[in-house]
Parts: sequence; C-alpha cells; structure tokens
Amino acid sequence: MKNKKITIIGVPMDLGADRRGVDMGPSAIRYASVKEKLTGLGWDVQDHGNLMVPTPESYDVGELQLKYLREITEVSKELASTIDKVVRTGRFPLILGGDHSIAIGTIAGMAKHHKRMGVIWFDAHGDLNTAETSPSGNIHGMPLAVGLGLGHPDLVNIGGFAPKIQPENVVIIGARQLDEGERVLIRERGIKVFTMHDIDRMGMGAVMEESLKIVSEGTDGVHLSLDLDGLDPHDAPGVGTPVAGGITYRESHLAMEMLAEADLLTSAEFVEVNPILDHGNRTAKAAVALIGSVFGEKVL
Ligand code: EXY
Ligand code: MN
Ligand code: MN
Ligand code: MN
Repeated sequence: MKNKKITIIGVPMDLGADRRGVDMGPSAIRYASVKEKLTGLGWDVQDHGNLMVPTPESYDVGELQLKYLREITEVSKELASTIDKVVRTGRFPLILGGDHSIAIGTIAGMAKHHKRMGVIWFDAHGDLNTAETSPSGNIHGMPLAVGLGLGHPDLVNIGGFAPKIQPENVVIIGARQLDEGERVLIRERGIKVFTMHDIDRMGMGAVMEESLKIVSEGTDGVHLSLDLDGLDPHDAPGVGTPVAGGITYRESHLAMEMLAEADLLTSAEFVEVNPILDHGNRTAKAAVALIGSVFGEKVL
C-alpha cells in the first residue's frame, strides 16, 4: 500500500440473506467515521458512494435454491466493473457491505488484475455452498465457492472468465459452522481452514503467520474478505447469522495488525453489519476499528 489512496465503495446488498437490515451496513460504517479514521492515518480517501441495489420487496425471489440470482448477478457485475476502474486509477478498493454475496463481484473485479490472488476469508462460515448443497438458498452462503468456479454459471462467469481464485491460495479463519457439502468441498479441494479450535490451540499469532504464508506464496495480490460474524457475537452482535464462540475483539485486531505489517493486501471488504440487530452501532464501530488496524493504526 505504497501510495496510500483508498476508494470506498458501499454496496447496500441484502438480497443474499434472509434478514433485512444488512443493506444499512455501509451507512452504519460511515456513521462510525470510517473516512475520518483513514484520513487520520494519512490516507487519501475518496468515497464513491453506494451502488444501486434493488429492494427485495419489489422483485420476485426467483428460484428458491438461488434467491434473487438475477438481481445479485447484475449488482455483482456492476461492482466488478467499478472495482476494475478504481484499481486502474491506482487506488485501493475498500468495499463496505451489505451481505457477503457482494464478494462475488469484488473477487471478479480484483481477479482481472491478479492472476493468482490470495484470499483471506475471515468468517464463522465457509460460504462454500452451491445451489445443490445450500440449506437456505441464500447466496451469501455461496461467494467463496463462486470464486473457486463452483456454482451457477451466471455467477461463476461474471467478467467472462473462471475460476477467479485457486483453493491453494485461500485461507478461512474463524470457521465454526459448516454445512456437510462445505466440509466435503474443503477436503476435496484441500482448502486451509483455521477453525475456532485451531485458533484456541495455536493462538491467533501463529494462525496468522501460517495464513500469511499461504496467501503470499506464488500470489500477486491478496484480498481480505472480513465477515463481521467471524467475531464473537459479544463484540459484534449486529450480524444476521451470529454464531457463539467466535474470534475476540483483541484477536481480530492482532490479525489485522499482522496483515498491516505484512503489507500484502490489494483489496479489502467488510460485510454483514446489520444495524437493526446491533446495539449502539457496536458492530460498525468494531468494523471501523479493524479497518484502522489493517490500514496501519498502531498504539506506539
Ligand atoms: N451456511 C449457511 C447457508 O449457506 O445458508 C449460512 C450461511 C451464512 C453466510 C454468512 C454470512 O457468512
Ligand atoms: Mn433479504
Ligand atoms: Mn460470510
Ligand atoms: Mn458468516
């Protein structure tokens, strides 16, 4: 991150999840002073504003195993091309969600610029479902699979090429709720997953050291996809699919600080903040604090 120029892109997407409210995530994170935080750290910050996202009530849900497929495909294409333009101007894209389905567009946009992109997927979930394995039909449970080239062709082929990423360059951190189909995929493709069990045993420091190796070896860029539900619900209550026993506030900061020290990131997204379910904007504030750490904030 040499030139210290960031463009914020808001994606008020909630078509990928069952609960409303996550569309207000970008506003909540802005309200928690994300721009001021980054400016204070010496970054030149441009806010692109929000992409247009259809309102679920005015559209038909479509196929129940791929809810709002058509609308999510359109927004993903728009996000991919917006990111492409941002990267061309030499700026670092910081994407604010919205539900995690937005990662489909983010990865598509970034993969145009990075042939071998590492991905850090910070999440309680694997987001590795397809229509065949999904228990819900919600596309926010599918974006990592889509990046790997698995899923509906309309999603997989956004940008005209697939797959966007390779399993050996991906690491999932914080997993504690996986569906059976996701477990099979993880084994078959050899995806590295640091579950909460691993974090408890190894400590976050060692987990990050290994993770940084995995995403940096042989890659030409690294994307951070941070789902706030990776954190423990005590620290991030405002998420649609909370799972008990998550990453602590302090552990998550250590992870971000180690990412900042490694200076590898080429894009980042913070997703699943749901202000309706939050307490005093705590989750958006946690997101901004983590953004501070990953963009270089230090105590001393
Ligand atoms: N695995 C479940 C599903 O596919 O429906 C839950 C997915 C939640 C996805 C979230 C936000 O990371
Ligand atoms: Mn919804
Ligand atoms: Mn997720
Ligand atoms: Mn999640």
